[in-house]
Amino acid sequence: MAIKEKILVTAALPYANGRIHLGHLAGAYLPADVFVRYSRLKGNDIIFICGSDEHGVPITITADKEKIKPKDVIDRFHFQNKEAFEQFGMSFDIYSRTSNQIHHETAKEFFLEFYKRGMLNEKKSWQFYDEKAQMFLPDRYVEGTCPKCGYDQARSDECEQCGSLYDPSELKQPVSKISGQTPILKETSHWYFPLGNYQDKLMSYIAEMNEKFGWKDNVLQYCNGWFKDGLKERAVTRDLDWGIPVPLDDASGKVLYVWFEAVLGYVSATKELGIEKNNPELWKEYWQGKDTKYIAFIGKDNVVFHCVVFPAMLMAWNEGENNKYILPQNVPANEFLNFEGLKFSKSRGWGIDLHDFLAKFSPDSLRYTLALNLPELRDTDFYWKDFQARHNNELAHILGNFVNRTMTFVHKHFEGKVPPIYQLETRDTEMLETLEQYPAKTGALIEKYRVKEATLETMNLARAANKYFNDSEPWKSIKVDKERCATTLNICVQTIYTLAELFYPLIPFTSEKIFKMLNTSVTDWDSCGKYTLNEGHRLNTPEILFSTIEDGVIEEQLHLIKDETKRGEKEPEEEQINIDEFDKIRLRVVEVLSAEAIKGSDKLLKLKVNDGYKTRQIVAGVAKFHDPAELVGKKVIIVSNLKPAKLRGVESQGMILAAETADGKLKVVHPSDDAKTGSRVK
Ligand code: B3M
Ligand code: ZN
Repeated sequence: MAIKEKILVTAALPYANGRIHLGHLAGAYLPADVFVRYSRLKGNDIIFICGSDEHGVPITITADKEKIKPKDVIDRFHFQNKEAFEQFGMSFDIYSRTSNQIHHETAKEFFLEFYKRGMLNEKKSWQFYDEKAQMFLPDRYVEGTCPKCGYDQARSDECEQCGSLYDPSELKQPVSKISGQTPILKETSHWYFPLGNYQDKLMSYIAEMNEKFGWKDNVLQYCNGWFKDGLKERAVTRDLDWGIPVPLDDASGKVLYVWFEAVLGYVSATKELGIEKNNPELWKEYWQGKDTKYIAFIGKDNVVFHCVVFPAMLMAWNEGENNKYILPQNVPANEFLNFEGLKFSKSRGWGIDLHDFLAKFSPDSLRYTLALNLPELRDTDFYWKDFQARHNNELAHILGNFVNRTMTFVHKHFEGKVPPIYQLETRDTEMLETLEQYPAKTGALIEKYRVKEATLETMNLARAANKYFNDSEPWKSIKVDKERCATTLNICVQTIYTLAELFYPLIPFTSEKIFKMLNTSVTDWDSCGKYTLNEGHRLNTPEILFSTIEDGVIEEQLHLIKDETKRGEKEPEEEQINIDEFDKIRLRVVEVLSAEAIKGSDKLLKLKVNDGYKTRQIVAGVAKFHDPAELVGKKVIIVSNLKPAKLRGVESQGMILAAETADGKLKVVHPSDDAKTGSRVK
C-alpha cells in the first residue's frame, strides 16, 4: 500500500440559526465527505472536523425575530443539524460548537497574542446606534437608501443592488430593523487586524499552493479579485452582546468578530476531539504537524475568509515564538446549487431542508443526485424530476438491477456460493481489466475534487457490468455449459464487490447493504478492483436496494413549490391612473360567432363577434392555448374603443382580454354566463 498521509479536513461550520438545506450539502459537505471516505479507504490517517457556528448576527437576528434567546436558537439548530448530518451519512470525527468553553479560550488566545504584540490597531469610527434599543446596530440591522443608485433596501455600508461600498454616514434614510426608528451615528472604537500587511505573503502562498496542488479556477478568481482591490485592515471586534467577549478590561459590550473566531473553531473542535479520545495533544499532530496536509471544504461565499483572512491570521501567529500552524493546502470551494431554477431562500421558504427531505427519501438517493449535480465549476440546480430520474433509471435500474439479478442467479443455480472460475474468454478478461483500472481512475478524480465525474464513471462501471451480464447470457449457458456460466457469475460477483467499494464514498448506506449481502466488508481502495471473493464463499440472501419513486410522490413535491410568493415574485410596480383615464377605456361583453386560425401564424385566431349592435372582427393571440371551436358561442370581453389595427394583414376591431393560468397558458377571460351581450364592463 502507498505511504499513508496525515490529512486534516474541515467543512465550513454552518450557522446554528437554521436548518441545513440541499444547497449547503452540494456546496461543501457532500464533496468533503466523499473525499474523506475515499481517503480513509486509501489508508490515510485523516480527521474530519465540523461543528456549529454559534455566534454572529444571523443568530441574534433569528432570536430577535422569534423573541427568544440566542442560546435557545443555537441549541435548537445545533442538535437538529447534527442529527440530520448523521442521517445523511456525514462521517465527521467530531461535530462541535463554537459556544464551547474550549473554543472561547482558543479564540481569546489568538486575539491576546496579536494584541500583546501590538499588532491590533485600536481605532475610533462612527456607527449606527439605536437609541430606543440602546445598542449599536450591526450592518445587517440597518436598512436605507443607497447613496449611489437609490436602491431602498441597501445595508448600512454596502448596496447589494449596485455593489458599492460607502461610509455608513452616506446612507440615506437609515432605519433600524430592531425598532423601526431612525438610528443616530455614534462614536465607537474597535481593534483592527492589519490584513493589508499580508497581501504579498498571501499572494505567494496561494500561487505556490496552486502550482503544487492545482487550486480551482473559481477560487483563484475570487482571491485575485480581493487582491486587486487591495487588502485593508479589518475590524476584529464588534459592539454586540452575543459572542466571545473581547478579553480586555476596557471592552465591555464588545465581542470578537464572528469570522475572526469561527475559523478558529476548527482548531478548538480538534482539541475537543483529542480530549474525547484521551489524547489532549492530538490537535497538534494535525494543526502543527509538518507533514500534515490540510484541506478546507467550503461554499463560494466563504472563500475570502478561508483563503485570505484565516491564512493571514495563521501567518501572523507563526511570526511569533509559539509552535507554527499549517495553512490550507487546498480550498476546493464549490459554487451554489439552486432549487428548481431559483436561489434557495430561507425567508421565502424556497427549497427543501435536509430534515424534510430525509423524512421522505433515502440519503443515498440524495447523495447520488447531488453528486451528479455538484456546482463544481458553476451554479447548478436541483430538480425533483431529475432526482426521480436518477433514482429510478440509474440507482434502481442500473446498479440495483445488476446486483439483484446476479445475486438471485447465484442463489438459484449455485447454492448462494461464489461459483468457481474456469477458462476465461475475451469478454471476461476485458471485464476484469476494466475492474482493475477503476479504483485508480475514479480515485484520481476524487483527489482532484472532481466528484461529479467520479460519480458518472462509477455508474458507468455498473452499466458495463449489466452489459457484460447480458452479453454473456448466463441464463443460456447454465443449460449447456455450466463452467462457462460459473465463470460469468464469478466475475459478476467480483464486480459487485468492486462497485460496492467504489460507491462507498458516494452512497455508503447502499454499499454497506451490498457488503452485507456479499457477507463481507470493505477492503482498502487499491485492492478492490482485484479478485477478492473466493470460490465457495457464501453469500447472504439478496434484498432490493432501491424501489421506484412513483410520479405521484414527485408531483406532490412539485405541488408544494407552485406558490408564487415562495418563488419571490414581487408585485409589479404600476403607474397609477385616475378614474377619468380609466373611463376612456371601454370594455364590452361580446359573443363569439365564429373562430378560425389565421394561415401562417401559430399564435393568432380570427374571431367574428356580436358586439350587441353589429358584428365585428377581432384578431386574438391565443391560438396556442385555444382550439377555435371551443370559443364559439362563448361570451368574452373586448376593449371596444381601440383603434383598428392590422395583424398579419387581418384587421382587428378591438382587443380580447386574456389572462395567464398557473401553468403559464394564455387563456381568454369569460364574463359570467348571464352577462348581457353588448353591456359595458366597468
Ligand atoms: N458560518 C457561514 C456559513 O454558514 C459561516 C461559515 C463559518 S466557517 C468557519 O455559510
Ligand atoms: Zn446601490
